[in-house]
Amino acid sequence: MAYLKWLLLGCVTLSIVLLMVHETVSRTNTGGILYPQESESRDVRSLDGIWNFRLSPETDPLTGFRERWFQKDLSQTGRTIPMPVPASYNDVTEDKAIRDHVGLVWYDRTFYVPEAWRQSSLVWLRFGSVHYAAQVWVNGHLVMSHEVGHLPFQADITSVVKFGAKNRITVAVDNILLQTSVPQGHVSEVSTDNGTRITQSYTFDFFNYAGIHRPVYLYTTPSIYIDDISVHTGVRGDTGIIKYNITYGGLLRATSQGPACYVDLLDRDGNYVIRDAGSGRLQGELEVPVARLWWPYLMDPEPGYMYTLQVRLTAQQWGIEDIYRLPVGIRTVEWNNTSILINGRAIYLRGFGRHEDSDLRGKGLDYTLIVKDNNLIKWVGANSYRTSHYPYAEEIMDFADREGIIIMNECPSVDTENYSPALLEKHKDSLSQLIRRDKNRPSVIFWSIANEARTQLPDADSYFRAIVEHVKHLDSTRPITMALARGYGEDRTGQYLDVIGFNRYNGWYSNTGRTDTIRNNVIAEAVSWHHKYNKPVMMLEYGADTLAGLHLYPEYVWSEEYQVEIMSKHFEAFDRLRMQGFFVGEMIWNFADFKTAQTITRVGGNKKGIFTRNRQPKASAHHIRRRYWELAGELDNAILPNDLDHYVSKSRH
Ligand code: BDP
Repeated sequence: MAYLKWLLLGCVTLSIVLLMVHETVSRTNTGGILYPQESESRDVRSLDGIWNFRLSPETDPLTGFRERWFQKDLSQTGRTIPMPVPASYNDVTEDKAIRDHVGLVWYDRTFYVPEAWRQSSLVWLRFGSVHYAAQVWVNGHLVMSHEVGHLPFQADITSVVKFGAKNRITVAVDNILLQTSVPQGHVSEVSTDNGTRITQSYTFDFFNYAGIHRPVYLYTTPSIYIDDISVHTGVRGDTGIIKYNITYGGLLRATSQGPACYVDLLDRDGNYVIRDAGSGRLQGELEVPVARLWWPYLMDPEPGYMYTLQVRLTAQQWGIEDIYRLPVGIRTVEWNNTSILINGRAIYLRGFGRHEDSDLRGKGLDYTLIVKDNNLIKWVGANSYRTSHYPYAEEIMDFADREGIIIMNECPSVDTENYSPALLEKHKDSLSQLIRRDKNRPSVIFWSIANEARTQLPDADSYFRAIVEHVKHLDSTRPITMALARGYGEDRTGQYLDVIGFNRYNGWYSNTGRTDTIRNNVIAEAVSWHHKYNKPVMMLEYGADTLAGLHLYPEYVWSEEYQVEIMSKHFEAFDRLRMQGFFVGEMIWNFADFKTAQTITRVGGNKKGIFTRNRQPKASAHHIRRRYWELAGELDNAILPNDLDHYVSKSRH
């Protein structure tokens, strides 16, 4: 009985969120989600910093709603503590109750809106992501509700802000995952020494960090504004083609003429390549003579070449002009039964699965970490990664665009099971939001629709057919994949995918310690997937937990030596598979160690990283570095760094 009460409570919390979504949909922007940007017509202010924070009482989670905490300063409702934004709240204090809290938490802060913004400006509030569900009030007015973490949401808050005065923003965050959330989770009760408590479980292993994870921006647009830009690029001979489509927002009188739109194209150095194109139309096509193409890292001496599409929207009779600058990379993506091609050249992926995860910050955006990770990716000679198991911050994706890192862009569906119509809608919605956000990014080469879904279940067939149809409808220019973990014999979903990705822990979860079983098993499985579906195949996860500094020889599980050995066995398999013509990539699990839920199988987290959580290399990082660079040399004629091997003797150098 009590169990049901708690379960219901979780549902109640989320249904309040959903109810609010419907109530506020008219005010919440459902159009584009362009990244906030300063321009001649736009102003941006960050609301990052120290916010006030408090938990909802665990035994009465809905108090904050009943007592309308959003109508006063949070500090007037009880004791608050300082909380950094962006950050996960879990690891910032010494309090286990905060780290392991299940349910609602509350944040607030005040901010000023300059008087100068009153003239002709709309004021927008945008969150890069809040996990898992959020409701936002400004000056006591509900302005936004959003569900599914890892994705941005925004609203026009002009009608509720006070210009030239102090304003208050309040955010309620719910971390409860249910059978109809993406990803799925489960709440139940546990009998403790202090009475019955609610507890949350999930089948995925990464820690369910929560909070305001990414930057919060206040920004302005003119009253008629560029709402969204979509680009598709192509190549004809040495001419680059950019097709664009612009939508605008704001209220025009029925009688007035629509706004006119002009586009310019600038090269990487800011020089005009094309001026005033489009003759006022919202759609058009640019022809870029002798175009510099966007190439992946190490496939070209200047990878990640980005132009800037400068869009000017003018509504002359109102004297309004809005300007937005979108980075654009010109490239093509094609695929067939055996290969993926970028700009007509076959690619071979060498990369990893990753997590947004670090000490203290959890999943909170951290610029130092982003730059460090980016440096390590390049140091290792990787050319790709999967955003396992959810969309990564836009600030991270910007690096991938500029550096030429190939992204397999994954939505937050992990271990999907208990298929239902409600879950299907949510899953589709997460992909709509992801595609809306990342559709213009040249680095995004694949959409990954799920990780390790239970694809052997009868319902998986129609469920994933519907998901694939949905994605194709939104974007047919990129191949769709999924990280499959059920055996090829029982899988029901590969038929709908363009590329088969599989995860398998040979020598770790199966045949532990028997590295002599790896090579043939990997080859046999990859070949079988290809035979079953006649599609390109790649390995998206393999690896071994490794405690940095643990050395055991001959190789023994958890040691650095064992991780290296396991990798070498896979490398042998990959090289033989590469000769068969359908094997398109290898991604080790994981880039770095990361925090998990508490289980007896993890010692302080998942340790399959080639880097420690602190981003220091294990022996495996040096090992994979040698392989990834050698592959880049062999396949893309990359020039190898001269420190891949340390000097040993004259005969070797
Ligand atoms: C795989 C999951 C991944 C886990 C990994 C592991 O896709 O999220 O971290 O197993 O157990 O099945 O290390």
